[in-house]
Amino acid sequence: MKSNLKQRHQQLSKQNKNTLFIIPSGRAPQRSHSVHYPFKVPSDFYYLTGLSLENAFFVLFEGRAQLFVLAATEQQKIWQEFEDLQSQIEDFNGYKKIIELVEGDLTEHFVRMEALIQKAQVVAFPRGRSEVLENFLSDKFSYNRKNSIFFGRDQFPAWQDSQLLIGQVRSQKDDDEIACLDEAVRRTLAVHGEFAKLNFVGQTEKQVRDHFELEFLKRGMGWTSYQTIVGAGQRACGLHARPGYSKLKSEDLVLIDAGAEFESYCADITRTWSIGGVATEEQHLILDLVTEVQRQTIESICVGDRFDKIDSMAKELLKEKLSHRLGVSVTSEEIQQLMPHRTSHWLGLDVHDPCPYFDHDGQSVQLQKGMVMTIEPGLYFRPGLSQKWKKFEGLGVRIEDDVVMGGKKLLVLGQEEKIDLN
Ligand SMILES: [Mn+2]
Repeated sequence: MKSNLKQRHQQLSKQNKNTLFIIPSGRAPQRSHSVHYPFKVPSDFYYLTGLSLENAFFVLFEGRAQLFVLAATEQQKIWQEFEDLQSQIEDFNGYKKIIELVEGDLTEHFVRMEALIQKAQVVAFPRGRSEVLENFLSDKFSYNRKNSIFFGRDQFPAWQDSQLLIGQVRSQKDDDEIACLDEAVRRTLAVHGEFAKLNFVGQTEKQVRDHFELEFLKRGMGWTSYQTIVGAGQRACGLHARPGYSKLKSEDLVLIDAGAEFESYCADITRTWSIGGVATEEQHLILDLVTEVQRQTIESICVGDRFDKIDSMAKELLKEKLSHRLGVSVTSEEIQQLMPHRTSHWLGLDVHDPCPYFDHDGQSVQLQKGMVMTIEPGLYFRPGLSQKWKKFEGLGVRIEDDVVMGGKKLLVLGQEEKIDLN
């Protein structure tokens, strides 16, 4: 077994004593009739197994891991290629010992988990991923409760959301994870960089999206990290603009928020370009200002700072610079209207990695080495805001890069030099 997987299991159990984790991989949802959506393995299952399997259950108690995989039925063997599943397991050297291919109905095999449930104080699993598992557990819990009168048990396992517990372990990335993220960002940046050199005047937002997604595929990135965002002209003021049939005009800006995965790790990059290559004075001013704010925010955040400092710092800088450049006073409320989102979020196997933002005291989390996040200030002059912004109306600008906390400072991912956290 890969040594870092074993470490993850041990760390998770160490941080959650007496907790039984049952993590289903789930299966692809049905689209209609005989057609299913493509299967995407849930990130916490992948984090703990390194496998991309349907119909499997990862079980962990006190550092000991087990994996149940539902064997293919005869029908499935005829209609689908199950070789893929088998070869993944065989490739996985050490893991084979703890993998069990189970035949038929999984519920029969859950019986083996009962002894563990009896021992555990907490059962942690994700809601809504496996109906079979949830039915089994809720029967189990209510049976235990009912019979407590006879058996005198006064302590039953409590349910906890496994995503939160696993998210805690996932917050500091190891070297292998950083290398994957760095590569995902590098490849994603290459596609953004090339786009800037092409002429897309007259093409639709959907065509821009298709261009990006095809380029990602060509670079071995099979999944986008999220649905690609393309906003031409005024449509960039919609924070998550869905690509439509609006055409790119040379006098406009286009905002493209697009990233893809490398080895399941996500890049999340936004660039705002002048479509015709020559920005107006107003466009230039805002593009410049947001770029500068992003750079200065990255430079001023240090290890040990609290996560929420990123957002307050960026918004303070936006306020200062906007007041300075325009020679008018700008309030924090106005900045909030012009940028109605936060400056940062965690990044990893998920584009919004489910790691905690607050510690046990309710304070914003302190930034530590190996934590990975986005830095994405923006300004969006939606029509209908104050007269004060009239000359910027319809401009939407966001600049987003991905960073990792090093030994002292934030390091930008996907740059020329290899990432060295020290
Ligand atoms: Mn983002």
